[in-house]
This record gives sequence, structure tokens and C-alpha cells, in this order.
Amino acid sequence: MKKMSKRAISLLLATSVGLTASAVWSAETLQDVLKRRNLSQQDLLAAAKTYVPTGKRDEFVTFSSGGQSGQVIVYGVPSMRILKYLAVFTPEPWQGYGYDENSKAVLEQGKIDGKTITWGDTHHPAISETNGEYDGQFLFINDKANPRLAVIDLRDFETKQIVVNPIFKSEHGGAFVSPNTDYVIEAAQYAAPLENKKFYPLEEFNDKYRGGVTYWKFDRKEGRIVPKDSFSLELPPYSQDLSDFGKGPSDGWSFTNSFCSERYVGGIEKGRPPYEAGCSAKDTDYLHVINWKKAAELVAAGKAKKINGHNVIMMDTAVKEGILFLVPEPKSPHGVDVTPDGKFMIVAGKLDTHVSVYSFEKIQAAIKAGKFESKDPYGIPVIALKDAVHVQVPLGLGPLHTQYDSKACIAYTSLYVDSQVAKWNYCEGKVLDKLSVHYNIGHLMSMEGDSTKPAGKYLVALNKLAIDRFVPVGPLHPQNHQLIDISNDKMQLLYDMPLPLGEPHYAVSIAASKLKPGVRYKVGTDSRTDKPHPGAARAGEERVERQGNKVTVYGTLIRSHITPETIEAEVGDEITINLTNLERAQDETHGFTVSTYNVHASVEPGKTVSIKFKADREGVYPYYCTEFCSALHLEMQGYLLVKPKGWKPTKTSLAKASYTEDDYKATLKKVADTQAVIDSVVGYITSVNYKDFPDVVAMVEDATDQLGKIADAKAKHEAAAGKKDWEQANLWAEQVWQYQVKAADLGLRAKTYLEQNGAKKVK
Ligand code: CUK
Ligand code: CUA
Repeated sequence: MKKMSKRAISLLLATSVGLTASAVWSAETLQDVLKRRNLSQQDLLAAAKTYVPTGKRDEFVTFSSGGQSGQVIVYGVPSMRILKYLAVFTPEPWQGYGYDENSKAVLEQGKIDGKTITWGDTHHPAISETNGEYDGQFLFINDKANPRLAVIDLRDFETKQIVVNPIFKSEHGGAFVSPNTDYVIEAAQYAAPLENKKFYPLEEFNDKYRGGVTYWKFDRKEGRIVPKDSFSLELPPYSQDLSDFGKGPSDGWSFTNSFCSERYVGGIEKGRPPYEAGCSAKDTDYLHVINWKKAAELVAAGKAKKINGHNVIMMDTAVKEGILFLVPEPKSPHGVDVTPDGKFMIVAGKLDTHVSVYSFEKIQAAIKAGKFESKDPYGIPVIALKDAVHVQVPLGLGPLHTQYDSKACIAYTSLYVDSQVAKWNYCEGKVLDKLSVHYNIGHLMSMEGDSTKPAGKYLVALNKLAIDRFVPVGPLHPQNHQLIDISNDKMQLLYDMPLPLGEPHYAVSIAASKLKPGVRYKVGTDSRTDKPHPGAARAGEERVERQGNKVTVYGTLIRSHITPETIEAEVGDEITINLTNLERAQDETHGFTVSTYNVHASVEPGKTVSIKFKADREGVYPYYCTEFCSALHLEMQGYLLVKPKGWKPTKTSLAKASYTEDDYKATLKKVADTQAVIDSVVGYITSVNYKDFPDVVAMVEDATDQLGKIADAKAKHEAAAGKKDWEQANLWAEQVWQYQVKAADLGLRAKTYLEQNGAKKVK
């Protein structure tokens, strides 16, 4: 039962204000606990740095890829407490995602070649930026396996859109946003023919297979990607890997690293050496340097070719127009991370001990001077490594990804083979500190680390498959996100968090203060389109319509009943149930399901959701609210009655319970007592400036709604009493009390809120 409802009820029964919890302190001292739990001073310090006391909130919020779960994991830093899993590419029952029609429509956008795909391999989340700083409005995430990108609106943390890449068969180098989020980048991973459903043998790999990079146009006002204004660049079949956008001096350019520029195609089953040998044979691969602003202009000027209906700038055009260049990168590079000042791009070679710091200024000078060492087989000019590199720094074995500090020139790079994090200075090329992390580190992530203003303070190491770390849970291990304190010269490991969902590749963190999610929708909103839902109904508008074999319910949810409470259908009917949650109080989410029809909806305050199914079996199917919303939540129920064809009733009245006049009088007494409580609460609320508190105004509106229904129920119980129908009289009087309880509950919550938030007396 929810705290406040319980409190309301106890208050109604005792009519006295509740108890203040008295803190009971343990007699143990801190020293006793350290000894008993075998903790060191260092442990204590780490605990103090991560512990967020009950009732307090985290400073940062992390959005982690959920890997193969196709979801996003949201957790707080420094506490590492998980807050939510966001449903993105995969059905998620709690949120009704994939079980109600409105969210299904989002998943349907992700269909490829007419096929519904119900999972995703998420890798890289990105937070929208304004002038290169995180603005907390949108989150983007890619699906590597099925080349797709999703848009999540951070006003309600819901997935609003999935777009399918029209020319790739996989994509890995996204999502990353341009400094004002006008574009979101995705790069292909495994080269394939760009035309859909086109077969070419591997013997034609060099000619017919292609990589590429896509720039999705984002309309911030609509909060949606606009496919028709988006475009791609055709690139050689080099296994484009990660990307990043330039910023500051490099704004207008983007960078994509690659591996397997050998263009090796494997064939272990034919006795050829495997991919891993053929793809790492050369000493260097290529960093792609692209002038995307100019590319967008070329598209506008009609210089793109349409492939599968999508704008693609072909390589020969890109070369001729001077928007595409290559720079060698050492051995099997991974990741490219532009520094916060936009002057450098850092690339790590997985099979090298070095990271290479490329200078944007040097690259531009070479381009201007037309100074190229060669051309690649596709005619793309190649800038010599020495003409592009600022410094190369040996960091350790298996460097992968780099993140930035709030302090100038300071970077952190993950060392996969060494299982370490290196802290170093990229301006001077100096290693400053190294910290051993648990095992198999992939990405690492600093607070607001992709922005022009990293916040420093903490770093999270995203370690893969945490063996020997946590209580064993079978052969598939959890992942381990380790929190590291980077506020001092030496890094300090603070905390291990097992992550029990997929393999998260990358994560992004934002100051919690920048997130301003809403708590309710405008009544009747389809949260997936942000538009009024055609199935919405307000109180009193509830109805069931039938057209042929189509039954459409326009229902509402409010504590503690579902309207309608029975739905009658004939076997074979197509049933659509639209439900609007009429509540405004922010914790009054209702859920809805119908037994055995595999439907579920989560209906937050104000939302309208549809579920749809065919009543394919005759029988009796209970439906109910699935979220513990109120004291009488279990009573929030109804029946779907699926009758055989041509069924006729034989019995016409419901069974009656026997109530007496005394029962009726007792109920009236309860109603009068409760009214006294309501009056006192209303007296308090109206004596203060409650209108200055929007949350309270919402609760007062909800309470007024409930109280407004009393007159009707009162008229009914009085009429029944006049006819000495004590059953009807008593039940309608009980219903009056139900409305009162809900109003009182809201009123008491409003009162507590006002007391805790410094409401002032008016007049
Ligand atoms: S990748 Cu997984 S550790 Cu997809 Cu960013 Cu590097
Ligand atoms: Cu509504 Cu439970």
C-alpha cells in the first residue's frame, strides 16, 4: 500500500495527525562497524564518497546502453543506484511497451523489410547538446545489429521514434550529436551493398560492398528525426567504427575511424586465414575526415544520388568537392574522441600501445596546401600521419576509448588488455596516473565527458563480464561498472556496480539539475506521438461503441475504478480498449490488462493508451489495474464477457446482498466524520498560498473532481432510502465515502507538501 494512502486511511479512522518517526540509533560505533565488517579506512572514505543518504538525490544521472537488451539503463552517480530501464528496441511489459497499440506503433517504425524486430544491440547513447553543452532534452541510441537509431524524449523518458538506416546492414558509429544537435551521426560497421536486398558475391567485395556514414537531420522542435532531410556519404568498405563531431574550431567536420581497411573477407571454412588475421595485417587503417556542413550543402544543391530513396553523396563526388579525406591510424584503431576544445581528435590503436592525438589545425593545413601522401584505391586523398599528428603517447596495452576531464588537457583512456585506466595529458603527451580496474574494460565515461564542458569529478569504467567479483549467478556473468573518483591527482576506485542487463558499451552522464522531466500529461495525450489521442475520454464520456464486429471502448481510470466495469462482446469481435487516466496527482499511475490476451498498458496521469485484440475464445476474462494505486486498488477490476454467437440471457437480475437500515445509518455516520476531516484539510489549504504550487494545484483539482461526484451518489442513496431499498442506499452511501477517502488522501498529501515546502499564510 502506498505511504500516503495508508496515512490517509489511518487518519480518517483515528482523526488525529500521525506520528513523526523517531530515529533509533544503533549503539554500535563507527569503529565497531569497521571491525565487524572488516573494512579499512580507505573503504570508509570510498563509502562516504558514494553514499547518498536516504531521501537525498544523486548529483549526476547516467544513461547507459543496455547492450543486447535493446534498452537504456538509467542510474545515479555517485550512488550507482539504478533508477529505470527505458524500453527502446525491445518490448518491455511494465511500461506496456510493445503490449499497447501506441508503443507498438513506435516499435513498428523499426520494421526492416516488413519484418518486426523485437531486440536491438544498443551501443552508444548520446544526450542532445546546445552550443556543445548537454541540454537534457533528448537521448539518442543506436542498434548495431539492425541498423537503427532511436529518439527518447527526456521530458517523459519515453521512446518516440525509431528510424531504420536505409542503406546499411549494420551500424556502430553512432549515436553522436553535432554541437547543436541538428544532426545525429551513424556509421556503418560491416560493409555491404548499399542497395537493399541486392546480392553480390564476396569476390566483388572491393567494388560492390560499401561502408558509409549517415547524418540524420534532427528537428528539435518536433523532437523527431526527419529522414527526408537526412543524408549519407558512401565510403570504402573499411569497417567504419566510431565517430565524433567536431566542435569549436572543428565544428562543421566529423571524424570516423575504421578497421579492416585490408578489406579482407575471411573464409576459414575454405582454408583461408580467419578475419582476425586478415583484418589486422596492415600497420595502419584510416581515420575518415569529413566536412559535413559542406556535404549538407551539396545535398541541398542536388548533388546526392538517391539510393533506396535516401540522399547519398557518392565517393567520387565527395572527392571532387573536397569534403572527404583519410589519415592513417595505427593498428586496429577503436574510437575517435574529439577534445572538449575541438582542437584534437584522439584515436587508440587496439593492437598498439599508443594513442594518437591528431591536430585539426595540422589536418586543415595539409588540406589547404594540397599536401597528400597518396590516394586510397578509391581515389580519396590520404594525409600523411606525420602531417596530421600532434603527438603519439604510449599508454599501455590495448588502448580503446578516451574521455575528458574538466581540467584542461586531461584525458582518461581505457586499456583493455592491461585492465587499467590511464590518466594523461594530451597537450604534452605525458602519462600522469594509472589505476587498475576490475577486468575487461571497454568504454569509460566521465561526467558530461562528450560535451565542450566536461564536469570532471567522477569516471565510470564499463567492465565486461565480471568474473570472480560478485556472488556467482551462473555462467553468464553480470557486467561491472566501476565508479572512480577523479577529483584529485590520483584516481581512486570507489564502487563496483554489477549491471544485470546486456553488455552496456557506452554511457553518458548529465548533471541531474539539467533534467526536467514532467510528472503528468495533458489529459488525453498519446505519449508516443505527443498529440491528443483519438481514443481519449473525459469523465462522463465513457462509452462502448459497436460497428459490425468491432467493439471500441472509450474508458477512464481513476481511483479506484475502471469505467466501464463490464465489456460485453461476441466471440470473434475485434476489441479496442482506449483508456484515459483522469488523475493529475503524480503517483497515480494505473496499469491495465485483460486476462490471457497478452495485452498490458501503463497509464500515467493524463495519458491515453489503446490496447487491441481479437476476442477469439468465448469465456469470462477478468481485467484489472496492475499498479498498486490506492487502498482499493484490488477492487479496480472488471469483466470482459465473451459470449457465444447468438447467446440469449435466461436470468435477468444480479444476486443481492442483504443490508439493513442500521448498516445505512452506520455508513452515513462514517461519511459525516470523514467530511469533518476534509473540511479541516480544505481549511488549511485555502489558508495558505497553495496556488503557487503547481503540484498542489493538480492534487486539489483531482480532489475537487472526486468531491464533485458526491452529489450524484448522495441523491441516489437518499432516493433508495426513501424506497427503503437498504442495499442500494447503503452501497451508494459507501460510494460517497469512497469519493471522500480519495479526496481526503489527496488533501492530506497536498497539506504535507505545503508544510514541507514552506507555504505561507494568505490574508
Ligand atoms: S564499442 Cu563496445 S567497447 Cu560499440 Cu563503443 Cu568499444
Ligand atoms: Cu489503479 Cu491499481
